[in-house]
Parts: sequence; C-alpha cells; structure tokens
Amino acid sequence: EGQVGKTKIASLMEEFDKKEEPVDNERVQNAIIRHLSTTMVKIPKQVDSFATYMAAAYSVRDRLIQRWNETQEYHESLQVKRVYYMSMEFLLGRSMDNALLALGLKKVYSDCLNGLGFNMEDCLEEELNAGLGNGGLGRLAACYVDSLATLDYPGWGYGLRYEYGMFKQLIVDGYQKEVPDEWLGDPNPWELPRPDICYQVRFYGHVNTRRNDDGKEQMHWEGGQVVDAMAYDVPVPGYGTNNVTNIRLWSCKKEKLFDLGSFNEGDYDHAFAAKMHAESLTAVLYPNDNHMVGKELRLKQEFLFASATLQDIIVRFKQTGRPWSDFPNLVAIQLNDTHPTLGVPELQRLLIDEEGLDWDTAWDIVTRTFSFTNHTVLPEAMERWPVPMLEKILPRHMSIIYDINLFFLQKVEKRFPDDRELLRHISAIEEGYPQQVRMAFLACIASHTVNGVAEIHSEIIKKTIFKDFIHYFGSEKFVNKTNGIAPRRWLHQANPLLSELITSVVQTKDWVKDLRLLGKLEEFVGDAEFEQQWMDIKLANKKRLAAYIDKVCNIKVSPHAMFDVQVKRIHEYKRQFMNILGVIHRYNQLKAMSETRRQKEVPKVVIFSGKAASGYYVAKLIIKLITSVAAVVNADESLDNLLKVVFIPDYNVSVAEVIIPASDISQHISTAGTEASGTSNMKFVLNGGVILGTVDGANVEICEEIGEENIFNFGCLADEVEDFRHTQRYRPMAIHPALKSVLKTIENGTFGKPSIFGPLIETLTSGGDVYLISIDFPSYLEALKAVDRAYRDKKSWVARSIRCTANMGKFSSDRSIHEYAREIWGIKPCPTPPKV
Ligand code: B1N
Repeated sequence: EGQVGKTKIASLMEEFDKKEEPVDNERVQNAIIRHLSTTMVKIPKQVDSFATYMAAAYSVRDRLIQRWNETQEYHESLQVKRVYYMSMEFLLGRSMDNALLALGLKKVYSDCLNGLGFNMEDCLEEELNAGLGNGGLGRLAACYVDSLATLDYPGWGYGLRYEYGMFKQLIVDGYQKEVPDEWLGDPNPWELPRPDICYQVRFYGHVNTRRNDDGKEQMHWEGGQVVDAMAYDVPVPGYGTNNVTNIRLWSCKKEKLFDLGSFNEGDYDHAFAAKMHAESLTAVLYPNDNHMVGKELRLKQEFLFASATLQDIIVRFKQTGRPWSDFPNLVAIQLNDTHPTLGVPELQRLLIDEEGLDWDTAWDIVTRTFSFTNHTVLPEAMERWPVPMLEKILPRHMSIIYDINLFFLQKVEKRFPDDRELLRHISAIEEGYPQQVRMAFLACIASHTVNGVAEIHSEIIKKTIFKDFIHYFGSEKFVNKTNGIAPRRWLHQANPLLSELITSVVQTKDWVKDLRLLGKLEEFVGDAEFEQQWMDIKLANKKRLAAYIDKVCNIKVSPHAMFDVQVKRIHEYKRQFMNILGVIHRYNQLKAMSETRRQKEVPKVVIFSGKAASGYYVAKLIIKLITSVAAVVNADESLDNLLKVVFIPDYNVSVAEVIIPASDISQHISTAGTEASGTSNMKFVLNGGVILGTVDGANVEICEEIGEENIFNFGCLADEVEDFRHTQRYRPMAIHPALKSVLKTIENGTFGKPSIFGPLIETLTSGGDVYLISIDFPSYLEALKAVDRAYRDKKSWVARSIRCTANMGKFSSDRSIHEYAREIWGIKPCPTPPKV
C-alpha cells in the first residue's frame, strides 16, 4: 500500500516539476494575486508595492523551485562529477531582476505589474540586498555560481547564512558609522529552509583512542560542545537554460542551552532568557577585507562551515553507492582563499575516524579532491591560527594537521636532505611563541592545484609566498585563472539601455552568454549615428546616477561634467588617499587660476564610495578626509562648478549597479603588486568607462585586450616596489613639492582641524609611506592631466569608450569557469533537458 502510494507520489511530482506553468499575462497575474492573498495574507486595501514585490517574488520562486528540483535530480541520476565552491562569502545582491532576466520573464512581469497599478522599478527597489561578503572575493563567488548555472556545469556553492551581512554605512559628521544589516527581512523569499538537512558540529572536547573490530587503533573525538548547522538553499538560475544551481548556506541554530532544571522549577522566563542570550555562531559576517583578525568566534565559524559542508558532501557521495576511491571522480572542492581550509583536516578526519579508511588512502582522496585559490599577497591578510587555540577548540584537527605537516616535511627532507632552512620555511607550522598554523601552506600541501587570480598575481605568488613549494613540487601545480565577471548582472541587467543598443547592432542577444561577440562593436567606431547613441546612453546613465546622488547626498551634480569614480573597499593599498590628495591639488590649482584660464578646464565630479573595516582606524580617517574636502569644495562658489566631490554612502551591489554604467573614468590605482586582480575594473570597462590605473592586477590584461591607447597607466612597476620601499623607509621626507603643498593645505586647516588628519599624514612621513604615494604622486598628476586632455576631444573619447566595451570578451566569468572546469575540476556541462 505504502509502496504503491510512494510510486504514485513520485510519478506525480516528477510530472509536476516537468510541467511549468505556461507564461502568459493572465497566468502570471493570477499567480501574483494568489500569493498576495494566501502567502502574504493581504486584503485589497493593504496591498502596497512591497507586498506586490513579495508576491511577485514568490511566483518566480515557484518556477525556480521546480527547475531546481529537476536539475538536482537529473545530475544525481547521471552521477556526474560536481564542483563544490566553498566560500565564506557570497555577495549576491538582489535576486529578482536577475531571475526575471534569466527566465525570460521580465517583459511579462513588467506588463503585469503595470496592469496592477505598480511599476517594475519601484517593486525591484523593495528587495533587500544579500550582502554576505566584504568585496571582490565574495562578489567573485556570486559571479562564478551565475556562470556555473548558465553554462550548465554541475556544481554548488557552499557558504554561511549570516543573520547580519556586511554592515550598513551611515556618514555622520563626515565619519563612517556602522549599523547592523538586517538583510533577511522576514521572511526571505529567495531562500529555501531545509529543516531536515542538519548536521552536528563539535567544538572542544578530547580525543580517545579505541580499538575497532579488526584490532586497529582508531581515534575518536568526543565530549565538548555540539551545535546544529541547518541548511538553507538559495536557487541561482542560469540565463536562458533550464538549469538552476544551488548555493547551500549553513545557519547555526542557537545553542541548546535550555536549563531543564528551571523549567521543572517553573522558572519559565529564566530558562528562555538563557536560550535567547546564547549567540549564534552565524550571527554576523566579519567585516574585514584583506585583513585577518584572529578571533576565536571566526575560527569557530570557519569550522562550522567546513564540517557541515564536508558531512553533507559525504552523505551525498554515499548515496551513489560508489567505492571511496571514486570520491575524487565525483567531487571537486574549490577553496575560495584559505577561509575554508579546515575542510582539509575535516575530510581527512571523517574518512579515517568515522569511515575507517587508513591514513594514506584517505590522504590520497583528499589531495585529489581539493584545489585552492589565493586572492592576496598582503601579509596582514594571511590566515595564521595559534596552535594553542586550535588545540583547545579542535584538538583532533590539530593533531591531524601535525601529521599532515610531518609526513610532508619527511618527503621534503628526503628530496633535499640536510636543508634545515628549507624545512623551517616550508613548514605549515610557523615557529614562535605561540606557534601558528599557516593556512595558506596547509591549503597548498593538500591541493592538487593552486591558482592566482590574474597573470601578474599568479607570477608574484610563485616568487614570494609559494617560492619554496615550487622548489619542491615544481611549477605545474601553480596556475593562473584570471578573474571574470558575470555579463548578465554587470551589463545586461545594470545597463539596459546599452544592452539594447548592443543587441541591435550585434544582431543577436547571444552576447549575453558569449561575450566575445562584443568584438562586432569595433565596426561601428566612426559611425556617427551609433556614436551619438552611445554618448546619449552614457548621459542617460549619468543622469540616473546624478538623481541618486541628489537623493542620498543632497548634492546637485551636472551630468555633463566628467564623472571620475573610485568605488571599492577603503584601504591604504588601494590608495583612495592618493586620489583625494590629487583632488586637493586640483582645488588649489583652480583657485589660483584666472577666470579666463578656468573657462578652458574640464568640469569634473569626483565620486567615491566604499566601506572601511570597522576597526581600521586609518581607513576611517581617509573617509573623514574625503567628506571634509567635499564639504569645502562643494560649498566654494568661486569654482564655477568645475569641481564637485561626492562620497556616496553604503556602497553595495545595488549601488554599484547604478554607479558603474555612469562612469567616464574610473580609478584602480593600487600600489603595483598589491591588488591581486580587482574585478570592478572589468565592470567599468565593460560599460564603456575608461581606466586610470597602475600596472597592477587585471589592469595589465585589460590593457593587453583593449590596447594601451585606451587606458591611462602610470606609476612604478611591481618589481620596483621593493627598492622604493627601502628608499622611502630611510628618506621619509623626500616628498615632491606638489605633494608638499597639498599636505600644507590640510595642515593649515582648510578642511577642518588639522590634528584630525595627523595620523593619516604620518603614514606618508614617519610611517615610511609603505604604499608609495609620494613616489607615484607626480606621475599620477601627469596621468590626470592626460585624461583631461583626452576628454576634451569628444570624438576620440567616444571611439575609445566603444573600443573598451568591444574588447572585454575575455573578462566574462564564463571564460574563467570554463578554464576552471577543464583544467582544474574535470567537470563537463550537463544541461537539464528543456521543458516539454
Ligand atoms: O579578491 C578579489 C580580487 O579581485 C581582489 O584584488 C582581492 O583584493 C580580493 C580576507 C579577502 N583578496 N583577499 C580578500 C577577503 C576577506 C577576508 O576576510 C581576505 N579579498 C581579496 C577576487 O579575486
């Protein structure tokens, strides 16, 4: 009876998922109305644009769930190899517009919403931003999942479901103020809770040795504290395909701290208070970009993430019934930087302690499964965990790490006998008080492939952090995978006007999935009508941004001025400080000019946006300097509106979608060798914006693709940096006259009490100018002049802008993912059959 029932259910459900609700205005409208009434529980007079957005979102979600089910069942039935992209961060932004475009539903929904008396833009604005990441690394993970889905690759993202994502940034009195980010709303229509997918994760405790049935000694990790990790699935639709990929995010249930005694004694309130106070491990994202903070809670987050993910992957593997030796044939795991590296000892532990495999068999599986992406060379970002902390929180893992390292060092010693220096350098355990585990080394030892994120970066890591590993492993293990961005979000969605123009001249929409097709735009350089349309669209996007600036900053800027943009995390190495020093220089120049001379200058709006880590004092001072300069410059009527300075608060994915299409020029001016890749540089150029940048990260490859006449480069080169740093350290006062006079403007109180900025200026003087602002400042000013000169020639500027977009094909995340799939993961596209 039960069997018959089950079969019936199975076949009915399979049929249900295969048959998608046809797309027509009436059916879509019905679905929205149904969700307004049932899911949202609204009566007509309560319906507003938020309720309507939510109802529309639920109706889209219904379609996504069916396709999700189909995709997962299909991949499971074929037992295809999957990649698992493990990342502590996924900066997804909003989902609705992306989903509508992917499913080809934008027009129908737009019509329906209009029919109901709402407009699409207003409804889309109701959605909260999923900001589960700091910056480039987290957004890259989101773009990569978009490409996995779009290209039909079997793969999932794994991450953490922070209750609070990246903080909201307010600007109060010119200073950054952090406010908690309640991104989840209640409820969040874009996540599917999975209360039945739950794993126990242990902390602390001790390790016992026991003999198993065949007399072998086995380790068991016991006692301590156990928390539950529960899965939430976020469906990610591919563009123009039936595939829907999954991002599985773990949420830590509040620790079960019910005091049963209190309940029995009738002290109900007190028992609850204990539960409410127990903080969840997944409460909040650490807001540090390119910086490690060695907090116990962060280590616990990393382990919760690693353990739940590996347990889940193993459960799924076991369902295939295949032998353990097949594990690497079905599973590839990518470590997004070192943050998920505890997955290495955790997989080793699960295989030997729980599944009874021997060390060598297990280690062979581990090393054929993992690969690792390095995203930074900044020393302060390198994860190192103190051995005593690991011993306390994860005793079994610490002993496994010791063994991994020991066996590794034994092999190194065999190859290079009597080289104690090499052993000390290459060890995953750094000597010192206390000893520390170098997570990048552990990840490297356990991975079959290690990659950097742009050509220049991949070369640098071979010469620096992984130098000794090349000596031992050879260089084949170290490869480059230049980052990419999703054309769906960063052109098609963010810049609908330009997308439409592109489609009309490329004569196909296929460029959304095949970005090299943009090459066709080159043929339209010189076509007067096309160039006019190109400029009109840039102007329209600048008007959109000007309206946003007016709304959030209460500053009026002219869309006819040059928009000069630097938006990214605030960091000394990214040198927003140098940018604002350049602005002050410009301000002084303009003030010193005669009226007639001034008439010839290019009006400019300098736009900044970005967050500083909450504990990063110098970065916060940089924000204060920018807002202080802005206040003075914007109020100065003698400048005839030739210069405006704007700091747009609370930079996030949605704000980026408005800013990026509106730039004339964008600045990517990190000290050479410090920015691993950068990805917003790609987004700006794809939208016809020109780069002013150093010879760093992906700027180098962008220059190769678009031609050096279409980019403004300046500054010292990566291989000169070491020497210059040395000189700067010992001649800190060797400061260029132009820079000196700019510093004087700050010190004489032009922008408020000079003492406020003392610590910032000291980074240049007594601080040794680690990021070489005083070295690059003169060539930076020259480059700014060159930009102004070029901008005055409108005809050649528009040609340059078109050529920029035309030659960005390489930087699609689709290209990156194809490379990872073929050269690292060994996975193949597996398109879910289309709907009948
Ligand atoms: O990763 C991006 C690159 O494009 C950027 O150049 C790079 O700076 C960025 C610790 C990081 N590297 N390291 C981090 C983030 C959070 C954290 O807690 C480090 N982010 C990057 C994508 O490759």
